[in-house]
Amino acid sequence: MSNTSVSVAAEVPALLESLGVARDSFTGGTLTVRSPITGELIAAVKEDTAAVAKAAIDKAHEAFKAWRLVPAPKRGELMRLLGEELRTHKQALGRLVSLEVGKITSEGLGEVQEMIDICDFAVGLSRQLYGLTIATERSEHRMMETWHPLGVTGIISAFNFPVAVWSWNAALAFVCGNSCVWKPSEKTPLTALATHALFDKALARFKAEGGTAPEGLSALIIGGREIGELLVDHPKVPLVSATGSTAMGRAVGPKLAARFARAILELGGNNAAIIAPTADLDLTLRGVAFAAMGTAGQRCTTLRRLFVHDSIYDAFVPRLKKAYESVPVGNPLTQGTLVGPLIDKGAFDAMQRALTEAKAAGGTVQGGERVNEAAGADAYYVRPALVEMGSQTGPVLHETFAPILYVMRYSDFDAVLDLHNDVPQGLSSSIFTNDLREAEAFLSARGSDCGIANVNIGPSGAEIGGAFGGEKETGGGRESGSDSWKAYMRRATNTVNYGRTLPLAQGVKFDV
Ligand code: UN1
Repeated sequence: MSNTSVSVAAEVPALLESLGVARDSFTGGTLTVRSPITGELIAAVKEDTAAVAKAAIDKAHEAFKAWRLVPAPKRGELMRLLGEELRTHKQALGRLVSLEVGKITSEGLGEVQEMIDICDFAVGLSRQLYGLTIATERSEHRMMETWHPLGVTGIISAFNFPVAVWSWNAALAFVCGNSCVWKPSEKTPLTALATHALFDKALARFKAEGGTAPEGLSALIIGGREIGELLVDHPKVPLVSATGSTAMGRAVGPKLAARFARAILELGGNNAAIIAPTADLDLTLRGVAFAAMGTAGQRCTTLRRLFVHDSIYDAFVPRLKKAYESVPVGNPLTQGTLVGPLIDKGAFDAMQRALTEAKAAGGTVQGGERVNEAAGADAYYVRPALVEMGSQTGPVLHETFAPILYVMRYSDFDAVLDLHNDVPQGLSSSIFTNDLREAEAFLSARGSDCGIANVNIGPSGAEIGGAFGGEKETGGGRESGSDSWKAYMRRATNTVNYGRTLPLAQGVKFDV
């Protein structure tokens, strides 16, 4: 074991305690947590029994009934205080994200910044839960819509954004008047415990300053798939927001549909970029490198397919290959590292399988091998893989959660638009071009079919202000900015008659 590995494990308990997590909750439990940085065990977290989880959901339902009566701007104050806790503890929580997930330092901090941003957004939103007033066809009538709290919001999050995804959902849900129950990934319970401890601090301050908040407003339930299923099946949970694989969505979606609950699904992506003849190649190189190799290829929005125009292929691809050869891979806590480890052996094995399939499909593979083995037997670092493919086939059609970029040539713009959309997933997309017509066509009805479409920016690294999510097998949900909040509320259309007669709509006569 290297010196680094000793310090990673040694650092975790103090860090958790500094964030307000009781030692008892992360020692002596059955859910073991390894740091992908060294592969060592860093905690053994207590899991919740089904009975405890169910009681938390029931309690959250009771909490909802009280919280929905608290005026929305007051609910916003709780999010303002959460934002303050996150600002105060940004370094520690960002560090913990790095230790538990293996993100490089700036990305661990960036994840916490994303949480702060959505808290700020939610504070503003708490005074802007607007409904329309609608012209009515009847005299002396008024028609309007009002937005009401919905109920318990279930949040199921993935390992790769272990805390930001909770905050995109929870910050909106709380200002909308809902309570929340969170089931984090089994791979990342520590950052969830820490985040929830910060929420508790914010709640305590909220109450100390005169705010009213019910017990059980927010719950964290830790365990495996069966704990998540309790949320999905519970009749008092009208909305579940789930982030993860398409396979998970296929299991969760129909169950929610069967009981007419709402689903916000953020599932697999297979994000592409088109590099057109007029692209600024320096900017493009940086955009592609971050989007494809950043977070070790473990973002839903990671760039996985690259279509390069024939006329620039030989100028651009060799430069990209060089960047792949030289990108610093290693301990994510070390300054200068850009690519940290994969989350675990499962991710490494899936990557190797995809590369074998790519070769079988005629692809030429550069990189992809395991590196930095000295970090630990259970730490999986890889050199990001660049795979030149003759066509979009085999593993190119699937999402492999690892740094593999499939590179293909194109010559015709309309044909590449078709290829771009010809995959089952539809999360994020980009075009690099200085041709206005191509850029606008890409964003138009005949262009990218994804929930996110960018120009001269890679597909990853979205800000919270926009609605985040995608189409097709990505699941169709939207969270975070714009009007995503509407999914967390129920809309009522109200018609008020302030006259003395009773005119009926559509001219219907019914005089008794
Ligand atoms: C995810 O990978 O689950 O756009 C979400 C991005 C981040 C969110 C990624 N803001 O890359």
